[in-house]
Amino acid sequence: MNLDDLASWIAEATSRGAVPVLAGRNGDMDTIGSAISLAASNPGLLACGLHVGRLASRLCEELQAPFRKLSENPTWPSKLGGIIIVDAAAESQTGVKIPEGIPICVIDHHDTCEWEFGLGDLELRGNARATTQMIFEYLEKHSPETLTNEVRKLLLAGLITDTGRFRHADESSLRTAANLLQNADFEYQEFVESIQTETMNASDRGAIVKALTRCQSIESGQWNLVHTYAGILEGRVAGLLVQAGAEVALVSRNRDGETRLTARAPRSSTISGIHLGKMMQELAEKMGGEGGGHDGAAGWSGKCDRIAGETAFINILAKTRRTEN
Ligand SMILES: [Mn+2]
Repeated sequence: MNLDDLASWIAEATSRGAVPVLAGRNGDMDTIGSAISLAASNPGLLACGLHVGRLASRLCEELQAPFRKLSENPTWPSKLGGIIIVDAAAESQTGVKIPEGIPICVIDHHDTCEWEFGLGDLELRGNARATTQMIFEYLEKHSPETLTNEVRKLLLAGLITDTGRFRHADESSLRTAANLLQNADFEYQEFVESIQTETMNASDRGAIVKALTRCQSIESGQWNLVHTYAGILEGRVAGLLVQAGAEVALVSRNRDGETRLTARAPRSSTISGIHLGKMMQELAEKMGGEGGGHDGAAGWSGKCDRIAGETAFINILAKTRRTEN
């Protein structure tokens, strides 16, 4: 990952005009935290996106972090110098149509990538555990004055949530967390607690419980799969299924003719040959739609009914060989 390239790309783009920093449409803490923190380093950058998730929206309010919500057909500033996209592996993951002929810069840590790059574009792809980790490295080197307590909190929150509270961390992401705290003037434990007290309302609880009652555990080829469907909070449900011992967890949902699949797998499965991101990509090749992600966490969405989507995933899983370690 060449951070000098990013610095000069930003300098050139902002000299041409305004540069939106576009977050992924899931609005999770990693994408929103990355967009806001990077935008804070240069007055020509503006953090924006289609949707802000629950935790991100609460934190933005508490920290008074500037973020502009876009419509699906946004009116861009008349003089655009470029667009930076953070934490999204494809244009569809932003939910926004990117205007033609504008240089783009994609900063992402997913294993899959469906962006097409031309002259003047820049791709920064790292094997970081969170995009905020990559943004922190950039700020530390090129704009250390941006690293206020507020920015450190946004970056740390992205790292904490994308690593499942450091369960999926590695040496370098733990090091980033330590560096984030090194010159910070807040207490880690208190901050984590404030993130963790995510309030669940009665309808959230209802949706999770209902999804759990509909679970089915099947053998697909050499793998155990636990699958169900949910109306909301699919990621949370899939995480619970992994905790219950599923080798692969799949949660689907259908809304307005669009099916969304959310899959999770524990490390013991990814070590033995499961790569959910690649499986979701294969699903997109077969069924259309968009899919991708990480080895242990990935998703797909497309226009088909729920059963057809689930069946296609199960078929891909059935063909996935288990490797011995
Ligand atoms: Mn991420």
